[in-house]
Amino acid sequence: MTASPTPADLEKLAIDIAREAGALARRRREEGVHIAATKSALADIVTEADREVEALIRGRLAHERPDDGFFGEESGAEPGTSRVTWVVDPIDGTVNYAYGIPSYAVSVAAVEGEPDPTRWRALAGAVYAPALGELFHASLGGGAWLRAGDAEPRRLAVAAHAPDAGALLATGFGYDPATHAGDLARVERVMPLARDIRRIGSAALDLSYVAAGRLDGYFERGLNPWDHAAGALIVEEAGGRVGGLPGGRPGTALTIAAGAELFGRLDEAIDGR
Ligand code: LIP
Repeated sequence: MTASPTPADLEKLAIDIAREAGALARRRREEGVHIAATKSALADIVTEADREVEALIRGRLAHERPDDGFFGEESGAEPGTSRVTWVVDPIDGTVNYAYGIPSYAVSVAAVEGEPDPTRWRALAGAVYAPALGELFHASLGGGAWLRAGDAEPRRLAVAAHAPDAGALLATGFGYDPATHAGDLARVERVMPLARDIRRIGSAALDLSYVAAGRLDGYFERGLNPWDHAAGALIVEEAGGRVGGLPGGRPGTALTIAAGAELFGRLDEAIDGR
């Protein structure tokens, strides 16, 4: 009976697979991207590369961790017999990817328990942006790190508090135009806290940038579990806080991430308190 994997073991595998998957995504981008279908709305596209990259990740995990569960954006969920489930977004920032904007990432997370973001415990995560040459990763209790090029891994820490000029915040807007009015109203409620807003187009990178202190905070409605599974752990291991509706976990209704001081103010502003 092999011993249960440690979070560090799972992190190492997540890094290795994210790198291989990211290299494939980048090759396919350079060869030319083909839209395969639309999903929840006309703007919600899936490319052939999304499907091919998720198949690569699924195949690697089936070989390395055959008893684990899988929960991927493009091929759905398959329960395992171990305590671990892999939550995967093969290309987060799909629209950026299709347009040739380099802000896209492979997001690979290992969670313990049900593949339900309100119940799982994240154990390890890796977010790899191949066109930008940056890999963000974390394991439970092991800290959050950035690997870039040949440099030594750099330990990440969230911004302790927003500057007097105001917080640099990121957000996003859903694929369904019917949700845009509500999203814009949320931005209006938050704007008094902000020096400026960024719309990067990849939740996994938004969350990784909060962990790195490149953003003071991030908030978005409409995320899927695979969008935030890895990035949320990276923020928490960088000393930040991640949540959703008041007192809740991150989820489709709302995801908020920031250092503790700003998190409370963001939570109140978004909720209109
Ligand atoms: C995307 C998220 C982004 C959000 C987009 C989309 P996808 O995920 O990462 O933050 O604003 O609407 O949901 O679809 O590229 O995997």
